[in-house]
Amino acid sequence: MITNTELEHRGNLFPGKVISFSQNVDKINFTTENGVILQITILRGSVVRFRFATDDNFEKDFSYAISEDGARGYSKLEVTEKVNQYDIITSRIKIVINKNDLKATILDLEGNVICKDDWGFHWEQSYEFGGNIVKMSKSAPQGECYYGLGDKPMHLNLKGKRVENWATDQYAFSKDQDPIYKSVPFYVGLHEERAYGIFFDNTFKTFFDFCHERRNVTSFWAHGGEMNYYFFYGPNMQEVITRYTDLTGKPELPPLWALGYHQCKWSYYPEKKVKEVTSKFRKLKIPCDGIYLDIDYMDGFRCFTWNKEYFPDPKRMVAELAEDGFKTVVIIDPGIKIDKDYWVYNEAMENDYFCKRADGPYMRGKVWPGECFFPDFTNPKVREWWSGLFKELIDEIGVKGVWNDMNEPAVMEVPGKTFPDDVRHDYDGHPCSHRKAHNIYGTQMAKATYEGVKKFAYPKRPFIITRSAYSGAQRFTSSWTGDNVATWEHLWIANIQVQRMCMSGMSFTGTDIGGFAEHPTGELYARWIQLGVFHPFCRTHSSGDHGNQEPWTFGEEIVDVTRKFVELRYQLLPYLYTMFYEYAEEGIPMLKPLVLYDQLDTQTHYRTDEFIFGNQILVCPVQEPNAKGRRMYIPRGNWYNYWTREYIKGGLEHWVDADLDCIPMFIKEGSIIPKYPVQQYVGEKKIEQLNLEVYYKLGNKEVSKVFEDAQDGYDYMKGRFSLRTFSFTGKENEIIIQQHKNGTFITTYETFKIEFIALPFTIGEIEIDNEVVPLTKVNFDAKNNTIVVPKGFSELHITAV
Ligand code: MIG
Repeated sequence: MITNTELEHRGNLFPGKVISFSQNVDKINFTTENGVILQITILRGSVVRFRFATDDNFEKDFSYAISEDGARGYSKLEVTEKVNQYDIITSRIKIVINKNDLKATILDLEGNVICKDDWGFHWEQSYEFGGNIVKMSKSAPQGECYYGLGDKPMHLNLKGKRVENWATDQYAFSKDQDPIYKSVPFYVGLHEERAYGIFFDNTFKTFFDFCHERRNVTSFWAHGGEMNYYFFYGPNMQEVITRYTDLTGKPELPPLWALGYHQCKWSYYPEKKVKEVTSKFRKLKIPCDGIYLDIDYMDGFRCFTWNKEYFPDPKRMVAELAEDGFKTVVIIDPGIKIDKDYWVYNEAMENDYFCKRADGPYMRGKVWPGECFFPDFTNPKVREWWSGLFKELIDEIGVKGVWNDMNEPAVMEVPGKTFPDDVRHDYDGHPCSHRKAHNIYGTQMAKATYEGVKKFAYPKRPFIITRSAYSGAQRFTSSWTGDNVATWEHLWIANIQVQRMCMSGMSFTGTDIGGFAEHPTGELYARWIQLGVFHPFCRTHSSGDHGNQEPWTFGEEIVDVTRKFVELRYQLLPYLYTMFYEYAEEGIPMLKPLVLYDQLDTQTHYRTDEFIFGNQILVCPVQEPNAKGRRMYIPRGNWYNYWTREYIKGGLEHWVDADLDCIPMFIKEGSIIPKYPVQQYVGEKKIEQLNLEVYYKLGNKEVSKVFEDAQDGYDYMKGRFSLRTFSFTGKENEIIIQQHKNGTFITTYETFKIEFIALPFTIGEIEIDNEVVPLTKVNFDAKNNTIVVPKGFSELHITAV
């Protein structure tokens, strides 16, 4: 046994006895004999903040991550002093604070321990930088599992790992490499069917240890700042994540086109090449909405300029591309070229907007344009200026989206690949060094970009994509997982990263389909696009160093596979948009790893490959060459193989056939899956009919939703949306579909075409809202088992002959 005294000798300090206690509405303060204050804030019955000070002194309270729009308020709060402890009871949990050592134990109201301090809060003073290295350790009961933490390219379940958060430009990162681009200090713990979450809101370099150092301990610590964390109780894992997402913020809806397919490369230029690529998509009839211009569109890599030799008339080009259904997205990096003839540089110099070193010189670093200075995006004035720079690109030229790269921030040819620690930042009026601002820099750049694009795109919606991000970035931007590699292992990583991001509040994420570095075989590209169409963000990108990566460069067979799956994505747009709506409205992760789907089934706790797309579609990519299918776990419940319509019972591993033109994909029984016709781009066709695929289920009701609106703009915020809720009830000889509609948006179509799948009887009679309707009147097609009905029904009742 290690005693506290021994640990003190190693430099760790611990809180002493509690000497005073006070409560001010939702805040409860405990002070110890050695100057530690623990402030507990009750945000909601199941969301509690723990904040520790040493030397009797809190820092000024400030966070970039916490959203102003999050839900607050609780129905119950009781604090009682006992002989050795204080009990804090909310409507959902009980927190016990030990008077002797300030350790906390959190229990559910049945008395089950959910999360318990091991050493609890402890710290080490930092002689070099001042302040403390703040630490927290918790007991890890046997069998506990851990998930979350953003983009870590490792097994979904983090048990046994130690990870670090320090945004890093990690070209061609490998499996288990850590850290990479993002910092999301949030994890979910799952033990004995109950889940909880911890968000350590500290932008310094942070570490999390999940039973790596000690078998039965988890811990997290930071190289500065405060021990400041939020605890979320479930017990349902999805509720832990939705509460975290509510606290750190939810996104607005993206324009629907942003959920289409995007094509990118480093770089498409000149204009002729861009047009060649876009025309080829139309010619081959592979749907595509987004086309990207990487750094070579600029004049000498100067942000907000154009290379006029490659792009003599960007406004005309962007308009012509738009004519053909393509939205142009351009890259913008943080480094501003040191150049006295460059207006962006001059404006920033005149206004003192660039980051400086501790003793006053500018932060100088080499990136694509050569020697650069870097705007301090943690200064609100700088963000305001930056957002104004988008006027020409968005308002005049008509660019529809902006891609923020290199914002870790990345610097070339220097140790650490980023700014030195001493660089100063404003941190919104809380001046600090880069040690504190590093992890948030990229998010603040994306925020400034978002504000600019939104201002000039209004009343249309902005589209932003970022490489680096901290918790809360989801309010402003989508993201991609950076410079991956065209290998089978990276396909495995890609699948995990997007699931992990979804569990970390950042669902709107995708990977460079096919791999950024190196060149995929046609087979790998096909397997990757099959996965990519199920990612919330779907873009092919490559470095262009090793050959081209447009679908047609792999030959006809791969073009056909690509078309088939991109078409499927476009058909599923109403389903995908509804997923996004549930994410934006409620914080529900768009993809659900199996453990999130069914945490009560221990089989799911270590699964990585299978996931649920939305709520009702099970997908599992093929991740090996020459495969004709794969083994996979089908979660509990009953499913239909999407391709063969075979009925399959879950809770077991199965072999599933999947030739190169197929990905294992299953629909949950009872689901009603909405589909649009294939379009070459969003808005190409007026939607004349909504297709509904109804997958029969015997027994309990299954609910499905369809969200639609104007596909862009902000009218949906004023209630101009259409949210249909369908419930399916199936019996042996009859089925009932009920529809309930919310919102005032009038959809363009008048009818649904309903296809009944696996109906166990022959349709004899149809009643719409209690009136019998002749089968001919609903265009009953017995062969395909389809009918066409007016969209406004409340109840559809179908009985057997
Ligand atoms: O140092 O802009 O991750 O997507 O194509 C490389 C060129 C800079 C890194 C990005 C990648 C992009 C590339 N960029």
